[in-house]
Amino acid sequence: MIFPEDFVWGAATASYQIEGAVKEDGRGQSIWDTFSHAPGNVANGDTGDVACDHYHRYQDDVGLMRELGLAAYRFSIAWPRIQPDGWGSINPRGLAFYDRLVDALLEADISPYVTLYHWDLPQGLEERGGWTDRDTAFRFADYAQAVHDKLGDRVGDWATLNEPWVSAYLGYGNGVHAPGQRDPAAAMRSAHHLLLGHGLAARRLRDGGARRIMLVVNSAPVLTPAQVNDPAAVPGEADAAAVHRIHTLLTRQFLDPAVNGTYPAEVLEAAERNGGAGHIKDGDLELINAPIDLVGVNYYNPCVVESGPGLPADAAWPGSEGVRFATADAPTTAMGWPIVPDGLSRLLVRLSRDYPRVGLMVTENGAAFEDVVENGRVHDADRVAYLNGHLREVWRAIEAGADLRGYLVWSLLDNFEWAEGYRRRFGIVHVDFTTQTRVLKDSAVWYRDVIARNGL
Ligand code: LGS
Repeated sequence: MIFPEDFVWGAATASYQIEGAVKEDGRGQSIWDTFSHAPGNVANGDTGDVACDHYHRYQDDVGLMRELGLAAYRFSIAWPRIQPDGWGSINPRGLAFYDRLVDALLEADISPYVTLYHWDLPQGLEERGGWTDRDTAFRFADYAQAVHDKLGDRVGDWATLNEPWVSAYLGYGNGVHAPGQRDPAAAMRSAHHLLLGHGLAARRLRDGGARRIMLVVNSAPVLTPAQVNDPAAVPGEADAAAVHRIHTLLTRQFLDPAVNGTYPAEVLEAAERNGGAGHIKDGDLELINAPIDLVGVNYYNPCVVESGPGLPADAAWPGSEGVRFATADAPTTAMGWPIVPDGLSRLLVRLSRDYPRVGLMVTENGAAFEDVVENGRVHDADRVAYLNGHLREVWRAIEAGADLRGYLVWSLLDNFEWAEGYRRRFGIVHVDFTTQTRVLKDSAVWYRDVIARNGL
């Protein structure tokens, strides 16, 4: 299976998960500093204080990327390094880090893919309401422009937000992520303000001459338990309605406004039932609908649902009344997530059909397993199998006509896995968090060969 000639191979990370150096060079506090330091929020009380110490070791890490032959590296910028409180003057020492990183990547012939927001909101903005407050969208656009002004001469590929569904619904809905609020109305408001911030920032990036702009979403195929194992299974009416509702809340809620400038009726209804839709102002949809080039798709597993008559909405899913979240009959990763490789091709083909105006890129795919270091090596056959299985499906999706430009593995390094802390390892490079030693896992060596061959 050989991939298209210009297919982009790479890896992804995010600032809070790898950088450490949380008090260095004028960095302000983020909501994840606050959240991880409050007892009970993160497994083992882990925090991102040191993480992979990438802030100090970025040159070595770029060296690893070069060794693997990556063509692209997706990383995110920590907003509180650029504006410690989230607004006002720019901290040049914070920007300088990313400036050095970009230069090191270009030197190694690796294209930087910059994500502007991967969840580390400045705490100062949270204190003014965070994403529940409309003003945060405008502050985000200012920040995006400041970063583009500095890096835009060398960075062509820009993502505004990573997974706004997660920011809104895990951050403000079920409280599993920072800032840890539990309020469906706040979550729905946040989702809209995130979208508004995306649109405002996308316009500024475009005006500044950005080459490619994308929005990264945690989309997934929504399937009944029967459909997981049999793509041809036809659900009954009630199950089909549950599938449609969750697909709308997960994917259409974000891509319909961003790509087409419309909100699905079900989303507006859910807002009406959760605090009202008054936060959606006239003209917002036009702003959100700023032209973008690509949708970034982060895929890990399908979302499995069926009809659940009389069930209340899940805390992370306002509008999901009457839906039961079910389990798939499939093997699982160390996170307990089902491994369903063909979910990826089903998803990509559908998104390409539903949103023909934009190209697609897999901006994250990967898995956590219980890795063991033996004589300085990590034989992660399960991760190789996971990646191999999913890459076959990427290839199949391209064959089926999906407009897919590239694939980025999550993640380059083992890192701070949010509420799971360091116990869940997604890296293709193993990190010993006591010594900061990096070791290529078997999956990294395998991926290097895939890249060199441009195929499987
Ligand atoms: O590390 C994060 C990865 C790991 O798994 C990354 O920062 C995020 O962008 C992304 O959300 N990541 C991720 N997502 C998988 C979510 C799957 C939810 C499964 C629910 C159970 C069926």
